[in-house]
Amino acid sequence: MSGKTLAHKILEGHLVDGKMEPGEEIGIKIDQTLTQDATGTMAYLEFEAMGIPRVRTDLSVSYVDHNTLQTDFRNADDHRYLQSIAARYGIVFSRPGNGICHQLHLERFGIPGKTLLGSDSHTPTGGGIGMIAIGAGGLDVAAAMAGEPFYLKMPEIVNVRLTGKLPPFVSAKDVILEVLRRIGVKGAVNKILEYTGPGVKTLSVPERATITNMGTETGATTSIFPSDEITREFMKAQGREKDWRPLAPDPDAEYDELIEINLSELEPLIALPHSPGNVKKVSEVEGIKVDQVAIGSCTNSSLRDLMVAAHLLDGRRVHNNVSLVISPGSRQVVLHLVKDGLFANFIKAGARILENACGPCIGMGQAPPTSGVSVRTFNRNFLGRSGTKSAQVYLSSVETAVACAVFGEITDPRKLGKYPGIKLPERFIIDDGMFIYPPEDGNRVEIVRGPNIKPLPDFEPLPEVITGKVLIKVGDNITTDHILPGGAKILPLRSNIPEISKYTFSVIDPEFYSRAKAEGGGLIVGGENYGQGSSREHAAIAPRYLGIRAVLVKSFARIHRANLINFGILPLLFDNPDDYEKIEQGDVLSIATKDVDSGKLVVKNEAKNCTINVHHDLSERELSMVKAGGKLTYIKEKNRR
Ligand code: MIC
Ligand code: SF4
Repeated sequence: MSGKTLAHKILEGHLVDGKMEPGEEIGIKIDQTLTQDATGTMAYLEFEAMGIPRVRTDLSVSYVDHNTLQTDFRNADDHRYLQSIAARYGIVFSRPGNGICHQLHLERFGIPGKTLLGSDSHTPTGGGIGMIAIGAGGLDVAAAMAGEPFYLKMPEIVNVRLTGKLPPFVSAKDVILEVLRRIGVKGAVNKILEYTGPGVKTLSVPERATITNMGTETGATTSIFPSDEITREFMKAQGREKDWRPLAPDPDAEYDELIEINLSELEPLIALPHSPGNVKKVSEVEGIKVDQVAIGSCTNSSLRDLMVAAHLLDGRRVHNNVSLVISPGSRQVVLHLVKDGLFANFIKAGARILENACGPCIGMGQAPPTSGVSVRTFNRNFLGRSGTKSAQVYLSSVETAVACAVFGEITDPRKLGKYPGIKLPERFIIDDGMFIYPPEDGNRVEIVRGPNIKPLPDFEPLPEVITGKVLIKVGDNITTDHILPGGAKILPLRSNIPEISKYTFSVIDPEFYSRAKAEGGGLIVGGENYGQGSSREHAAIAPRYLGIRAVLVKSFARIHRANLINFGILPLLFDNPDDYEKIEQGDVLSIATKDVDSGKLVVKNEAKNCTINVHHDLSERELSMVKAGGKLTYIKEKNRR
């Protein structure tokens, strides 16, 4: 018998339901959860609705890092709600200003071999220290906090075998961009990317975390590195050596697929607008004028990354036509930069320093100018995400970003001269003062709700016939940023479904909302990889609130598919993808659901007078949720029995 992969071993150790065969539904125990403020308010409203007195995980942390611009009362009110909920239900609260959830969780809480479920798609950052860390919708995270298993399709495990060593000016970001260049934004849907090979030991924990973080953009369920001596050093430096344990795949582990990357052969890479999968060599696009450079986000805001940026900016000035913004990942990162005098390099270079938060990554400020070119060390460059629809956003490493900031045009970072040698501290500065621990007994804590927090809408069971107009027909790789955009104006409405639903599809079709309202609901038709990107369940709740009961596409992204199910929307797939052509926006469709259990359904297109065969791939459990009208009703009914 062949050996086991690392992912298999950890999943097996947490298995509570199902068979571990690719494609089969499995249920796993979740040890830790994380939420952030933009998805957290909804997740905690859902948790409250479950009626559980205290979280049942080893550790649950509520971070505030997304909605940090306070242009009115809304975000500040939500933060207060989150703080009171945390105290009430036994959750650690990370105050605004403390840092970005994934960076902080890696620094202070992640444990090799444990499972982490987060209401944010970049939760796989934890894979950098050997966790099985998965992003999910808020309701799934709420259920995990209530002690329910997390259900997923057993993924295939891909061996990403690294050899060689990165040359100067090529860094971890280029590794994940190379993976994206090879397999694209849907290449790893329902797969886990497991990193192995002699190249692994050449990468520090923050570099590994950059890779597992942005693995999300391949559609992967998660990504994972082994836990080795380098992991131990990192955890020791964080004062958490006792949480470390060695973890590796068996030497004869059998993988479903192999991707080989020779680190020594990599060059600086860059993703072009508007997809992280649109990857080219930096040298191929050199010379494009740049208006903005942004360094930060959960992908590239570690101490390692900001030390590189500070050294490379030393004695240099930002180009006159470029605005350089820096958003550090955590207070720990900033404290080190200040202590070592490196923070001054940013100020001297003319950088604009933002708070320790997501910031421009989710359009919370710093929108580029009209048609502006922005080079960002982030993980997503979806249309409109920056806050400026006409902006051209590129994704690169910190090294490339600094070169662009200094030269004012896209520039190969190898033109910056000497590469700085970076050594991470043997002991990080540890100050957990911005984490608030919950009291032993939270029963008397009062939950503070601002006027922006609206109760969750109630959703009815699946009707016998789903009928209505196709309200929108979209193409391939539609992201949740298309379905429900972020940005400083819309994000503050995350706890108010009636209000946020007005922005559904607004970035590509500003009339969608009024059409949906006028029709009282309908259907959505899409192409491949529908719903890629973020975990925001609002991209399912808002359409559901507007009366959408079925989405018919060629294929779904993992988290969005789960979110549709959680809110009672039937995710349907064309039997023959060419039938996509047989439907136009505005056509009236009807689908009888009486045979829904068989998985096979027939769509009648009244306008074209034809029928189209479709199917779903829901497990029995998932189907029961859709029939009940959503997961919350399903859980409540189950608990009543
Ligand atoms: C993102 O990067 O798109 C976000 C904002 O972090 C989302 C979560 C959200 O929409 O609140 C994610 O990645 O899940
Ligand atoms: Fe925040 Fe951006 Fe990371 Fe999402 S991708 S968690 S918005 S920094």
